[in-house]
Amino acid sequence: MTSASPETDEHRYDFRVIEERWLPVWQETQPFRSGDAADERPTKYVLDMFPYPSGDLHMGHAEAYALGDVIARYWIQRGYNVLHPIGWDSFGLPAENAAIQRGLDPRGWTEDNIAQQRTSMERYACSFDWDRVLATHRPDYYRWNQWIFTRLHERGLAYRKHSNVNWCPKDLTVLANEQVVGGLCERCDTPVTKKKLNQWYFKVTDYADRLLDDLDTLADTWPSKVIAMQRNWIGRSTGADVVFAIEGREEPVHVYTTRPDTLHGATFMVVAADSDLAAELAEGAEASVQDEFSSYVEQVKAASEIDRLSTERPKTGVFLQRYAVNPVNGERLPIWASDYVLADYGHGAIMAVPAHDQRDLDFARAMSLPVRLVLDVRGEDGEPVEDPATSGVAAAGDGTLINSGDLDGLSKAEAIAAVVERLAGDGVGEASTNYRLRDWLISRQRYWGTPIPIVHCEACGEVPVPDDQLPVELPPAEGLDLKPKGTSPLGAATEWVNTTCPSCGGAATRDTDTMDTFVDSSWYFLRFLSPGKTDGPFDLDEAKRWAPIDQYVGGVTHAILHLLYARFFTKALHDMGMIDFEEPFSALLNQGMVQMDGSAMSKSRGNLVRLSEQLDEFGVDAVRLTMSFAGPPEDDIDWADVSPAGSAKFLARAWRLARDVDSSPGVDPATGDAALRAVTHRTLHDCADLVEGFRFNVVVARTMELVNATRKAIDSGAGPADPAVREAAEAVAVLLSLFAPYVAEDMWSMLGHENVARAGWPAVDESLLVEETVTCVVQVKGKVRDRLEVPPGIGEDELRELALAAPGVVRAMDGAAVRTVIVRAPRLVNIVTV
Ligand code: ANZ
Ligand code: ZN
Repeated sequence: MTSASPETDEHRYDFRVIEERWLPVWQETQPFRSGDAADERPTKYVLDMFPYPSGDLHMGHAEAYALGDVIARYWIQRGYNVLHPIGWDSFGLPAENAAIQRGLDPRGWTEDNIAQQRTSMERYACSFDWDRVLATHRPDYYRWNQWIFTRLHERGLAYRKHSNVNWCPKDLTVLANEQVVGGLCERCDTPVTKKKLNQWYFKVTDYADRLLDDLDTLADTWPSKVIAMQRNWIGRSTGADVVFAIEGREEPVHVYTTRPDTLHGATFMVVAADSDLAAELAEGAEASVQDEFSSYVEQVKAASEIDRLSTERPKTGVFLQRYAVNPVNGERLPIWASDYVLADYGHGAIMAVPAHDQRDLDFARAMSLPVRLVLDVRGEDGEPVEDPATSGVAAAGDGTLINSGDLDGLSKAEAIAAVVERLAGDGVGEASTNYRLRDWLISRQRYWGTPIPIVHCEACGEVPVPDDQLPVELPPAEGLDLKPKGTSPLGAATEWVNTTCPSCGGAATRDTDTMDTFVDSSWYFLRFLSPGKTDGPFDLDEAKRWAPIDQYVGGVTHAILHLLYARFFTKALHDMGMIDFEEPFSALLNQGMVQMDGSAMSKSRGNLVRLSEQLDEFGVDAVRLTMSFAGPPEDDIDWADVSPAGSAKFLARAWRLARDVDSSPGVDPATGDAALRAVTHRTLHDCADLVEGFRFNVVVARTMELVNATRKAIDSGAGPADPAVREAAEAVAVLLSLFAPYVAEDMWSMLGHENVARAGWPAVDESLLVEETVTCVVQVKGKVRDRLEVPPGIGEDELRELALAAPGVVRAMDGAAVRTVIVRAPRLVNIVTV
């Protein structure tokens, strides 16, 4: 195989020679600088999620940037003014922990990694605009985090609250709900506990409805899975607030229920054991109960939210010896404290309806509390379901009201409406909406982040740092102990902490917390528009010109948090009148992961594939092409199943076409070989749609077919001097410029041109597209189920794919799995199911 040959022979393909030839040229010419305001081409903003600089680039980056580049480079070829920037998400724990372990300053360590990643990105031929790089740990960036923080603060959207927060006892830092996965710290897998702290929040909940409703506008351009995850996270539910009087207490207790129709079935009340309400109610109980209650609360605080809500967990609780009064029938309901009710959802208290709610039923059975059925719920057989009190299964379904006074006979929906109306009329309830979404806890007790721009003054309270005193720069790490210890390391920077109050000039202290790094990534896409701007976070006119982002590319790991927060920031900035759109990312592509031997790559598993080694062995182009060719971009790639060597071989084959062309640039192709021209134009035509549909692997396959057709024409057809051969070779170079920029540039140069990235997509001659078709019969288990009109030269893979997607076939298969598909292109496909 010639691809890895180190000897340089100008008639041979040698990726090393080609890389060395073109990289310096690109570094000099910067072909991906975006056009300024005078540029009349339509704009496209293509954005890859920016990386953490935690080391050199890895295979995951290589995949993401290969795919993002296909899109950016494609739109340039289509004549767009493309903005494709990159920067670094360079604050945060990975950098800080690495710095602690190595005893280095996180700044130097971070900058070194950025330099290394940048070198690798340049070698990888990413089509980035290098004039726009940013790094979030630099004061000229985080200054604007602080500026935005003060604007949010001014609007009541940034506030401080004393509350129970998730606490990682290993990292010794608070975690947002989002960073607690299955009760464990997302970073170190330590079980998360609760701690009462004074913390900063962003009021995302003010935007809950808009964050939810605006997802509808993204339905066609975002993966439906991501939309579902966002919806779920926001978790809007509708129901009613119901007011229960409490015996011996002046203030009533409100509960939130999604099932006001079951009010007559309430047999007890449960309050969150760790709530202030529970503590207060317990005060009225006997001493023994008070003791029992306080030891129970200790135990509850150690458990995670996930565990607490789990239906599998045995129910525990303490009877508080107090009673509530049901507003619809005056019944006395015993009040219990338990951990399955959460303090910060709804009102932290519930009316328990054990007959119709599984968790309430489990609790009632554990504590021998009454169970009363108030809906006649039927099973599939039309018979009433078994009594929940004996079956242990709550009657959660729909039904007709019973045991509910004059509501009897109403449907569930009718009863919900009737009860809400009645409660409202009596002033003891109203319709209500609740969200799973919580406000975003943004403060961290760590060094490596944006200092919160607040000064605490005894006289004036919380005073935001004025714009002209921003940025509040992080003090040097030298002399500070960065190891986590539960309070911010910044507290020890006495000189930094002690300051004067911007408002009264008296002695005051700086807030010592830093911001969650998700703040940094919530608006970086706007900073790219004017990265050097010193009098604002971004230029408003540039935002009009470029934003929102036309295509965002990144991992599905960011499907919830990052996207939600960026959407929140966008809406908040919109409401401040800074931008005229409300959704930052018009379209989203989630690439899959690169795995090895069936599992995620990791050093400890011993299945780590090093990007630099792959690049050294196969070349940049072969690695990039392999990433695109491996399958649909959303799917995971198993590096054990792909062949960069095969890619390299193909690239050599393509490269030799340009070497062999024997005609002059600009020759009129009209007189050339008609059959080859038809293939060229058909390929260019189809590949445009395929790229726009993210079917990059098919584009590569079609390019391979075009290479084969051209080779055939050279060797045993029209010959190397035929103008159609030149036309085809030029088309191959342009197509390859999306996937394999070095080979493409070299081909383009051999063909007598310069700068393939801006060659322009060759015009497609529609008259060459008329193609005869043949009818292909598609059978499922031997029965004809559909007929397809296909080109006579259709490839087996493509025909198989078309056949499997044919409506008649889909119907006949009815979800059955495929055993084998026999393809006899172009006339017959036979599908055998299991
Ligand atoms: C009575 C009832 C009867 C309920 C029934 C459900 C079924 P979503 O949909 O998640 O909003 N609930 C309310 N506040 C709670 C809290 N702080 N902790 C735990 N559970 C709480 O769920 C709302 C339902 O969850 C409410 O409706 C309440 O139980 C419970 F057949 O009230 B329901
Ligand atoms: Zn003051």
